[in-house]
Amino acid sequence: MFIDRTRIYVEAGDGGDGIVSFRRERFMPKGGPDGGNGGKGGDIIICGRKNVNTLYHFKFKRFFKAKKGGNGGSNNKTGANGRDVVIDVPLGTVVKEGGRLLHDFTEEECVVVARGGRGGRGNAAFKSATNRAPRISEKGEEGEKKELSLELKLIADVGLVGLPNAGKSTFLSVISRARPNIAPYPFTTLSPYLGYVRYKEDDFIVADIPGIIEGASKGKGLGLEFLRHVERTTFLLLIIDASDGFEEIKKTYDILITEMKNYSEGLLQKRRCVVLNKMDLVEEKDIGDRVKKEVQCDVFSISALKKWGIERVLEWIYNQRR
Ligand SMILES: Nc1nc2c(ncn2[C@@H]2O[C@H](COP(=O)(O)OP(=O)(O)OP(=O)(O)O)[C@@H](O)[C@H]2O)c(=O)[nH]1
Ligand SMILES: [Mg+2]
Repeated sequence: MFIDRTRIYVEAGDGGDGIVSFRRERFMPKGGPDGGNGGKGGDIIICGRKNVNTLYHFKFKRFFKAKKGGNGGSNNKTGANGRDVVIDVPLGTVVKEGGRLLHDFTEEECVVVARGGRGGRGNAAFKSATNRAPRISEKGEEGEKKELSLELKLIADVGLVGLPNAGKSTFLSVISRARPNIAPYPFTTLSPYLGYVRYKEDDFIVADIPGIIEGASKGKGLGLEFLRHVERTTFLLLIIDASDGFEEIKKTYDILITEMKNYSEGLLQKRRCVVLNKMDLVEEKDIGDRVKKEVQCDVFSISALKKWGIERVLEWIYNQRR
């Protein structure tokens, strides 16, 4: 199973306690205070790693707790720091706390997500001119505790965007060895599917995502679930079912653009082209020329089912990448 979103619970270590202690030496009945400070609690650290590919391992481990700092000792000894806990995540993971972005792991780096508590001060630290034998010490500070959501955004080069049933999965199965489910009804694809495509001396990853519908950006249908997967792609192919004629194509195009725009302007900044699919069902073979006048991008006419016109789309991707 493909897990691309999960929650984890993290608890950084509490700080160690400071202690009350007095020096005891022979011939020095009234030794000064020598209670040491507690050590710092362990941090929870998340590291982005190239060699980790999924969030699957969190299925079995969701709770992470770092060690408490050691308590202070007599003779001004500071307690040992609690050991940090390091959690590895794949690149492309976004970490949030209650909807607030903590970090977006796009490269290999480590970030502290929950801080261990400071160690409490021992009584030696409270010694002053007026109080030479303080009997107070502090408890260690509590470590931070958090519930975090981890979200993996797929990193693909090309995203397929279209209404349900447009033939996105069919197209992916034709250009790659991916075998996504294909069926004559909407919402066949429920989670994203990646295909690896080799073309000439180039290769790239194409992401097939669930169909989007009008209102999707406001949470309708599968809601925002899908669009976040194409946020990171470089190019978008708008796959449109051409079999219902020119007016429907235009309407569909507007819906796709509106939903993308509502989701984020960034999606509209991506280079894109329109792929008119199911051309085997269309009489007007040069309908693409009319569509071209309406949209501000290249238009290709294909039949994924009959494998017509596929090469020209791959050529477009190939050229965009030069
Ligand atoms: N006639 C014809 N049918 C096609 C073509 N491409 C896809 N289909 C059919 O259209 C239906 C939907 O295809 P899918 O590839 O599952 O469509 P999808 O866009 O992935 O759909 P969702 O996953 O539901 O969003 C299937 O019955 C396909 O066989 C085509 O070029 N011509
Ligand atoms: Mg599909």
